[in-house]
Amino acid sequence: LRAAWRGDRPGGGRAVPDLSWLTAQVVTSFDGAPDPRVKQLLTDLVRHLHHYVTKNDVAQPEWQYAIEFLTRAGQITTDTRQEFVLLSDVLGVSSAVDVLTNSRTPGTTASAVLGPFYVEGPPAAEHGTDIAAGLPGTPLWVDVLVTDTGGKPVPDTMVDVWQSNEDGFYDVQLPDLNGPVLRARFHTDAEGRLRFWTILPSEYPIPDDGPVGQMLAATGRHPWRAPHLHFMLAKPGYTQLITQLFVRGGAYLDTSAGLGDAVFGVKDDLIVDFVPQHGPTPDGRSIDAEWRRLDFTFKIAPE
Ligand code: MBD
Ligand code: FE
Repeated sequence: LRAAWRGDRPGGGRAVPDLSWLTAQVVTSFDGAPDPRVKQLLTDLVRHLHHYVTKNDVAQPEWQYAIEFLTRAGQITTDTRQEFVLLSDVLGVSSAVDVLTNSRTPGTTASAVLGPFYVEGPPAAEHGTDIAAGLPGTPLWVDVLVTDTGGKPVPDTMVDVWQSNEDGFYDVQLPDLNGPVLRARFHTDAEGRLRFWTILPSEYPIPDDGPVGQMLAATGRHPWRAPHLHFMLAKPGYTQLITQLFVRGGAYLDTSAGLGDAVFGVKDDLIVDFVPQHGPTPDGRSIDAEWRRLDFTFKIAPE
């Protein structure tokens, strides 16, 4: 597209037509919207879009390309490929909405984006289970405490966990697996705790063989995510917490040296130690090689 269009571009700085009459007409068209929030969001969206095309003097072939791009993105609709959520992620919009939402519950653990790989209703698991079910990887013991913002343990909190395998693939991306793995639903015990085995997560590229991947390539961006574990915590009467824990020392965490995590999902408070261990394990499982342990306290707030 750029090659085709470049020759026709004006030298820049041309006076574009005033389009405020058009913007006003569209904005007015929403006057009858019964829901004030719908009216507000659509009105402001139109204002921003009109400003965008005007400011950038967008030409018809460019806009047609944009529409075709979105159309392609919308056609990929399997469980494992949700290009719209990926698009929102790589543009930082998911992270922005996430920060806005989490800022409403001060004192709680920082949240992080949901991503495309959560599956509703993961298999229920007992404490101490290995959710990796024997898949290769560095064994990881996870010991979680859930408290309220005052530090009081919250028993019977539903905790969903999901992560990719050692090669960076989620179960839903692997056609040969039968049934879910590396995802589970736990409930905290009377002390607000839960413990389980899994494997150390690795860095991995977000799916980049679709339109979003083309956009990353066109802008010289990499598709890599920093190693992370996903958590979703829910307890009636408390605000839901969706977050991720990142492996300190892992790849793509650092934003100071260029682009870090491809979806801008990392927050300092969520980078934690996955401490290397040797020898006896907490539940007596015998492991000859190095294993790791992660201890973390999640704080959730009453609604
Ligand atoms: C992922 O695994 C993920 O967690 C996010 C946020 C986006 C793409 C892939
Ligand atoms: Fe993920």
